[in-house]
Amino acid sequence: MSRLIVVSNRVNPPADPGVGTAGGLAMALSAALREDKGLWFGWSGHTVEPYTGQLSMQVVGGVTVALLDLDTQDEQEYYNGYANRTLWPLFHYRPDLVNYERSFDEGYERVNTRFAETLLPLIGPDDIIWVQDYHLIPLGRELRKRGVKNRIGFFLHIPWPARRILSTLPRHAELVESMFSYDLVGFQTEDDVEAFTDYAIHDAGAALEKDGVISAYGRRIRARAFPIGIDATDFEATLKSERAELFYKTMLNSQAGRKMLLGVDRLDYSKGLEERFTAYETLLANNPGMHGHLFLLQIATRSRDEVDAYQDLRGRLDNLSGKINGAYATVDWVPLRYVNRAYRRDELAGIYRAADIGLVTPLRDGMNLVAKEYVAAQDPENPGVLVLSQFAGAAEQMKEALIVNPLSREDVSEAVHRGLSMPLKERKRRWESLMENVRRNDVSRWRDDFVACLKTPITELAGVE
Ligand code: GDG
Repeated sequence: MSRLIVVSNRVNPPADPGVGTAGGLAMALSAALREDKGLWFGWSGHTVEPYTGQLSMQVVGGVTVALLDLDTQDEQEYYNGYANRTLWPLFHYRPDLVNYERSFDEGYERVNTRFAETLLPLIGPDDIIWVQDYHLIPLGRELRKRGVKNRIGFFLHIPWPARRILSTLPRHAELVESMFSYDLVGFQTEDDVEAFTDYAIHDAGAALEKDGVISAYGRRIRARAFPIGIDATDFEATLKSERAELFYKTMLNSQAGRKMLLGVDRLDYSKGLEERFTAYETLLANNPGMHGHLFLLQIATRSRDEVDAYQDLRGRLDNLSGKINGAYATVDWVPLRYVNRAYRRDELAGIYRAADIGLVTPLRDGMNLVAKEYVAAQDPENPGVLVLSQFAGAAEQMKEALIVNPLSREDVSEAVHRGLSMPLKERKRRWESLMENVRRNDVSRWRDDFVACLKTPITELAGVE
């Protein structure tokens, strides 16, 4: 029997999808695997000394998982090192934050080898393998080296950078060559596919055929965009839960008639939080008449605390939020509610619904699921307005949002102003079109499209010889 094997860095299906605090990737994958009798393989998130290579098999929230413990050197060099200090900043266009260390590189290769060695015995002849994200780019190559002939796909959740940026990475050619061990490489947007293809053509002498078929390094693969979505049905059900309803009402009470702008993000420099706070400060400075009549609620869950750039960002945001509140707060009004704790999914759903403006302004983002969740949470009779960065992958699909340049404080501030005064009729028209897109391009479609494409050999594609 053919099974789907999903491989990702962390394996953390929420035990109960309603109350989990899992990130976008975890929610998307568990939703996909629950329906399928698949297997999810990856790092347990724990370390052991010494490394044993032993797997622990479990069933979590209806999903069969195979967990591997790594050692502390792996965690430092592979996860906190190459993945989060090298690839993440580079792929998000922050070469200034990139840390190149040979040991990170070695750790990355070692962990990908460990993944390949421990996964190998679990692979049946008809299984198809789907590798997730930037932590595991070389895994396909390591599996091929060990004789795996199965169809293997790769999906990148973050942006693929322009070739001039990518080429600042030592051994960038090797990284790209690993992409050609897969049968299918999937990206969030057409823009990412174009950036990948551009590198392949100019730096690897690749030839481009029809239907995204591309050949280089002696292999023919397919590169295509598969924009990820949310589990819209599950989200709508969560929204109807008692807890979501409670949080919606609690927010309305605490708003006391004021308009609420809302940001929900992992505390990450790619999310444009500093620029968002500054844009909000500009809005307040330019519109004294608004004082006391609105506030920004920013939920920013702490993330990757071990990495210096994240600690530095936290410090700067603490200062900036203090400065804004210091300058504008009155005895009965706090303009910026800056919250670092995480909320349950159902609580978050209620909070989204109460927001008049959803502020999603990353400087770079593969997709951004918060934009889609915000839309899915709105009251169809009185929907809020989504203000969305042109640099989020979601902007390629969500054209009825107010699209902004997150680097321009005036641009963002004006869009918020426009959203707050937008007539109901226009809000409804925009929301209906956005919601239709969120429903149509949901996570099941993302999974089905990718898996169907992975199963189709290149020779069976119309127009490809
Ligand atoms: C990567 C890519 C791509 C946030 N705070 C809480 C909470 N969240 C949830 C949100 C949302 C998820 O985390 C964040 O997803 P994003 O898509 O916005 O961003 P990343 O975590 O950076 O995800 C991204 C994604 O992968 C999928 O491909 O879209 O571009 O960077 O679901 O709701 N959830 C709960 N409490 C919180 O406080 N429960």
